Amino acid sequence: MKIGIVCYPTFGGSGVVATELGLELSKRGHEIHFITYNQPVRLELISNNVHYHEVNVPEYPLFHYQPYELALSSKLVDMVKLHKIEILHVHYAIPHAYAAYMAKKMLLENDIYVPIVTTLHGTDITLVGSHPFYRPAVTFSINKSDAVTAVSQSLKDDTLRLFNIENDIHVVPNFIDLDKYHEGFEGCRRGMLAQDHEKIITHISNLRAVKRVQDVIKVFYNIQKVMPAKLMLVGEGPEREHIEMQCQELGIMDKVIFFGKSNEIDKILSYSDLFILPSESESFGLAALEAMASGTPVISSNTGGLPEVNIQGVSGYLSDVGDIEDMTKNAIHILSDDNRLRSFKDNARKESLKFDLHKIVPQYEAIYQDTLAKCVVS
Ligand code: GMT
Repeated sequence: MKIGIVCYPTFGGSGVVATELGLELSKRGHEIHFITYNQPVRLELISNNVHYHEVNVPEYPLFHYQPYELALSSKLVDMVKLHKIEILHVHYAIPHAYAAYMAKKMLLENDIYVPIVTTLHGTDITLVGSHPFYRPAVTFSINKSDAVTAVSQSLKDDTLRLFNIENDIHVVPNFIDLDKYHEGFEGCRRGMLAQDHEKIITHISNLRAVKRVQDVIKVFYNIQKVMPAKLMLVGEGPEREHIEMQCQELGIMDKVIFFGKSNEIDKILSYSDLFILPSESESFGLAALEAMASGTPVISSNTGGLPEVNIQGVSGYLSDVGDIEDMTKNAIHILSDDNRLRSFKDNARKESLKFDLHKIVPQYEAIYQDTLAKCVVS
């Protein structure tokens, strides 16, 4: 199949999933066209089956806001015509599903029918999309998609609750390349992160308020009072300054390493003893899955899709949002006994196998095939 993929090219989970999906589909023989405003961060263009087309939005002083949707829909029209793209898979409803619908309508004028698969990732529904300013356009775009997927049952339920949806929603969870994530890495020493007797605690996110990184710091502060530990904070975002101030106030600056945006999260996770994800809302929690695949147990909140990923008492523990005491108790329980830590690590890896990309990517392929078949019939 010739598949066009539209996504955010950033470190965010939706862009990562879209990129990894495209790369795996290309290995399975499909021709993939990424269409976005920057080359996606995890995209390696070393296959003749993978193409990247940049959407340019020329600056014009009359426009208070530059019209990205307009440029994207025009680019989609041109790329579908030029490369004979058969199906468009758009990741994140806003504004991608909306722009794809406009492209589809323009292409129909030329008797070209290109169906749209929309994948809902989370904040496009729970935080941004359900805002009254956007809700009508998001509802319309979801209902006009030829197929809709959500990354967890919880996100599907939220979508049905928040919008008036007439379409079926297929649950296709996030997935992981198990060969890329594992414990320990040759040529990379744990000693570069912490001393042997120190436990390594990690958090990875875009440091937005929804991630509640302040809770990570509070839990870590409690842990390091009881045992030697270091905290790895990976990612950049608006909360970074607050977090630095919080660490300073608590006197733990020397125990926290700020990595910023890193392309080496597989290595950092492979040496981690515990991953903390206390989010306010989380449709799936790809970072938690990446941690589990690296053999790192997870302390998380019990919000959204997290209970579908992190299994209570098996791969880690889940607590109510903001319950620092419970998170601390659970973290210390896992870390304070080496045999127990070993069994949580093994279980975390085992639980991650459910999300093996070889199991999940065929589900997207089946959706493309069904969608194309339906379009031929109708
Ligand atoms: O978590 C973020 O802030 C990034 C966000 C995104 O849109 O890129 O991630 C969302 O999509 C990921 C991939 O499907 C999910 O694993 C994350 O749970 C989800 N984030 C939230 O729901 C907050």
